Amino acid sequence: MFENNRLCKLLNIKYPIFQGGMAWIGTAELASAVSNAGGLGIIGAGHMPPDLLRIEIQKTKKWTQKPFGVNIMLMSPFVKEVMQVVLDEKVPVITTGAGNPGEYIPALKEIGSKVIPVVASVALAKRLVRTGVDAVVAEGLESGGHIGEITTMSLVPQIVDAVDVPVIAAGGIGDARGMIAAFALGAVGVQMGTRFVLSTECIAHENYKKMVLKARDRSTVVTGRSTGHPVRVLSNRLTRKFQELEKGGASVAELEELGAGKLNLATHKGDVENGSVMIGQISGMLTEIKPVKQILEDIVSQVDATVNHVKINYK
Ligand code: TUI
Repeated sequence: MFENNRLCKLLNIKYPIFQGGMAWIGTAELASAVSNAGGLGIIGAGHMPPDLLRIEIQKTKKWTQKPFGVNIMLMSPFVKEVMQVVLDEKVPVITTGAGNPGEYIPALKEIGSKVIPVVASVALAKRLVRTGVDAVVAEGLESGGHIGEITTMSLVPQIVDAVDVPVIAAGGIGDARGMIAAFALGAVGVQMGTRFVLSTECIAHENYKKMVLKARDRSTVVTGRSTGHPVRVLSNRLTRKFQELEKGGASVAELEELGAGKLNLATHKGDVENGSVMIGQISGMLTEIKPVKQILEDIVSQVDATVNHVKINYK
């Protein structure tokens, strides 16, 4: 059904659906499952050291013959070394987050990687398009993890109007309704993170998945606005402590120290009270863990059915 979709043609994928490259849980297991099922699986490099990233890339190459990506988190202390690894490994698609990837784009384009930065503003989208990026992901503040300041509903059409490359919508999308809404806003595809956390293949600790399943519409909070790095997470003991410190005028260094190492504590050790449970606002509407293939096929078949239905009713 997406034979003529601009993004599917650009990347040679069956469905215009990206799996957000989530730190610690966007591993080779999840990325290869999404790529094998027809989407674009993305390894989340996060703060990963370069040797570990190389291993994840090599596992992904072994487990899928389809295109896949790596997301490079630009605030990582290893960003230069990690860039070298993706160049060595000739990763087909590179997405970036939490910064401006401008200086790295020429080298990535040179080896033939498709470069698709995640942006949270029109200004950065326009600047990057001038440097020759292949597409952009427009990510609204409904997303989990590090976020910008604009909602998906407002951001996507403004970026669509401002650039001539394909736009992928992210933030607040977890089912067919979200995907149809993204198309209505002018996007040609979607990126989903939260929906794939609740997949069989995601290696997140079962406590993490259980907490996401229990989440309601108002369960997430944004911490770190005062540090300049706002992060959406599920409310827990850690966020309450963070908010207390933030209110008391703690320094950026103190707040960053409280946050250090807390993502792994939640995703791998299962301490979801003292760890950082990064997740998007749609967690409130997710009620089941499903295999990746089923997640993708359910969404695509519902998009197909709904679009046909709308056509019949409104012709
Ligand atoms: O990058 C993300 N989401 C993330 S990264 C991450 S790892 C992390 N761990 C601990 C603390 C902080 C992060 C978890 N989630 N999404 C893409 C994204 N990029 N959202 C917003 C942005 C962004 C924000 C500002 C991109 C560029 C930017 O400004 C750059 C500039 O120079 O204008």
